[in-house]
Amino acid sequence: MSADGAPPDETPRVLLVDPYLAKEDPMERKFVELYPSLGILTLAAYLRRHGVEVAVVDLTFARDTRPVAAAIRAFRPAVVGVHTKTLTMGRALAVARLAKEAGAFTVAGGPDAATRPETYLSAGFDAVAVGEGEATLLELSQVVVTGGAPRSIPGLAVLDGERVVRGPPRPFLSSLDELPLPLWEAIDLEQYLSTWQGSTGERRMAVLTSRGCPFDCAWCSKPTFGRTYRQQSVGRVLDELRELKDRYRVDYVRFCDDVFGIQRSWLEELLDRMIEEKLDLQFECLARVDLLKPDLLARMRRAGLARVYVGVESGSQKMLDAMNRGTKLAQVERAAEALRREGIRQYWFLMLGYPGETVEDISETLRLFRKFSPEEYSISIAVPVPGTRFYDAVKDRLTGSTRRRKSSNGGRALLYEAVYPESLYRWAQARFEFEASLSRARGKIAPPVLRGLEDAADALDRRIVTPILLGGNTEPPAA
Ligand code: B12
Ligand code: SF4
Repeated sequence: MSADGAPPDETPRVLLVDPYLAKEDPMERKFVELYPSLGILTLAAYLRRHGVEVAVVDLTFARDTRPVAAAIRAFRPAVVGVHTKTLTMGRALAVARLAKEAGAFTVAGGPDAATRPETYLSAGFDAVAVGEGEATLLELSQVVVTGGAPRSIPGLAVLDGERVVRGPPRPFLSSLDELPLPLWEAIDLEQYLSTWQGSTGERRMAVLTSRGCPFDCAWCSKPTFGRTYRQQSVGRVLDELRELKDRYRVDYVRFCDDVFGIQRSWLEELLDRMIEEKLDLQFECLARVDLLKPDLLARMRRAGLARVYVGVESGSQKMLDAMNRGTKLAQVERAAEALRREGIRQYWFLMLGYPGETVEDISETLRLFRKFSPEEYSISIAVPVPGTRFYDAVKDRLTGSTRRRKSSNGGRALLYEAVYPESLYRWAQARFEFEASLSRARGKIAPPVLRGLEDAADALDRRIVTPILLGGNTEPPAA
């Protein structure tokens, strides 16, 4: 019996919270595109399908955490689950405090808590879900309402005194088609869509068609799905696209897969069906250059491909090999040329400061960038993320204040003792920015003048700035 004499309500009530607050993200205005957390929306849909009462508080557009307190009062959840990213840890803990004051059981999940459960547990969470969350959260919520002990639930970590006790690993769902459509109605999706409409004219939404990635880049952290890979069926993806289009008038989709369309036959079938069914959606995705085969691109464009994020990373084959990218420069060139021919926007990811990189490797990257002038790009300084081979290789040389490490510094700070000082990488980033401005000016400036400016920038770099930044020592560093 409960305190008021009523029989205990055994239907679990779970409140899920995304503590990301866009207005407090220093990178938001510049880099971040706003989409709701697909993790939260899928967890909510899965729980509801299994008889759990669910509510979601998405703080993305909020001013502070007050909506969480209001939801806790109104919904009286037995469990409060919080999605975590490194950037939002402080607010995740604030949510946990509010929930515990109201007597709820608190559980954290998502990439940050999964990487360091002990930090979240010792800071106040009752449990941390590591890995795929759906089945773990369902089991936890059932155990909590029946008064059981959450100690040995697969995929869950809890504290026993000061000791972290982990349940056995949670097996992955055998098929992603088991997952219901995300529970879009649990949040104010229209706020995202109209924000996008205001800035681009399109009603954009994120969609995920797979989980995991089978590749093995040495700096990539894959805290949730590891090096596994599961793909939804084409039919399931089309259901989601149709629903978004019909219910929410979405006309532009961002496929958020780590790498979109890894299986060629699957991708071809999806593209053909999108074309046949006249879905009339534009889309963007993240791809690897080895998968962006020129003969596929025309079909991708016809199906609506407008922009591709391409993991180019470096213009030096030596560095691509050091990163274990598994890609060749010839593939980068072939993909970049084909994208340009098809009129598909390319957004390049480039990285500086990976161990072993010399100023000559940086120049090779700049030459590649100059040759193809991608419409958009980001050039970050390599961030050693715990759990990666890159991190293990430099963990004795970590630098940088805790504050810089915790913030989403946008790849602008050097966080380990690399071969060159941070100023060299900052200068290199500025050179790429200058190069991008020159490329935007193409067509407005006469070609000889443009070439003159490029040569002047190269000379300034080679003869003056780099030698000064390196204290006169421009010898390649020892590997
Ligand atoms: C798509 C994506 C984006 C999109 C959409 C973001 C969004 N709103 O979700 C965009 C481009 C906008 C974006 C932005 C950012 N992103 Co991002 N993003 C991704 C990406 C590629 C996929 C996320 C996704 O949808 N996964 C699929 C879902 C199903 O998985 P999931 O969210 O992990 O959830 C599952 C489990 O983790 C768990 N779970 C999650 N939450 C909870 C909560 C509870 C209670 C429980 C029990 C379980 C649980 O269960 C879920 C279902 O199985 C990931 C990389 C990756 N593969 O995960 C990076 C990633 C999540 N992003 C990252 C970062 C850093 C950011 C930014 C902070 C970047 C910045 N500011 O510079 C911003 C933050 C913006 C935001 N709104 O939070 C990092 C987070 C690292 C970290 N430790 O914090 C990741 C892991 C990439 C990386 N390896 O660095 N991102
Ligand atoms: S960087 Fe991309 S391709 Fe490489 S392992 Fe990570 S997700 Fe896969």
